[in-house]
Amino acid sequence: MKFDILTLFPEMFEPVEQSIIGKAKEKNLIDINLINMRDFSKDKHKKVDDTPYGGGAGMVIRPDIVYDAYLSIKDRKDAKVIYMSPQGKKLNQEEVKKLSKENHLIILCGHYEGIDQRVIDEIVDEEISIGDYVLTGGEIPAMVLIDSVSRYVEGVLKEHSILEESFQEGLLEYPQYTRPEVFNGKKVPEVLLSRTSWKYK
Ligand code: 21W
Repeated sequence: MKFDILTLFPEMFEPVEQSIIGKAKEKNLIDINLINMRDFSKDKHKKVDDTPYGGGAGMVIRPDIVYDAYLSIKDRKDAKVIYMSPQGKKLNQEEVKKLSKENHLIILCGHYEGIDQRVIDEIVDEEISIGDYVLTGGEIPAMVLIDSVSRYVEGVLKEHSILEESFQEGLLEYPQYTRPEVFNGKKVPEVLLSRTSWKYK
């Protein structure tokens, strides 16, 4: 799975180097390419935004900057373009599964007050929100999307983790315990002590 991320804050994606997703990158199971839209400013001050037509607070990212950054992505014609937006369709596990069947996702992250609507209309296939609360930008939502989608990429998880999840459907989750047998006076439930793993026996 290839992810191209259009962002003004590529440094925010450093946490993605960690843990399971970091391993998946090392194993080339997923490929994450960060595109700093600021590199596409023609301005000597590297300006990418401007005041909104019609007035209002804040700044809007220029459509030409976003479009030039998008045009720099190779094989973009076969990719699905997702705009992380608070107005988007709320992400759920079904949508995550669907997206994991794509080979190439281009993820556009907004900041400030947003991105000029004309380039959204021009390049975006789907708008996705991660929930009904206000963040400062689309970068954390993009990482949520990458993390959730990557779990379904062949080889990223140990096979039994995915099998167990589909078996449980997220509904039959149960409390889990490991050593020590007694912690702060609390003992592990007796039924779990007789075998190392009860689930598969
Ligand atoms: C927050 C962008 C508020 C825009 C018209 C006039 C991406 C996000 C984001 C942000 C506004 C997601 C406006 C859940 C989120 C994101 C930054 C409002 C201002 N419109 N999922 N002024 N929550 N957030 N627009 O915040 O980019 S996915």
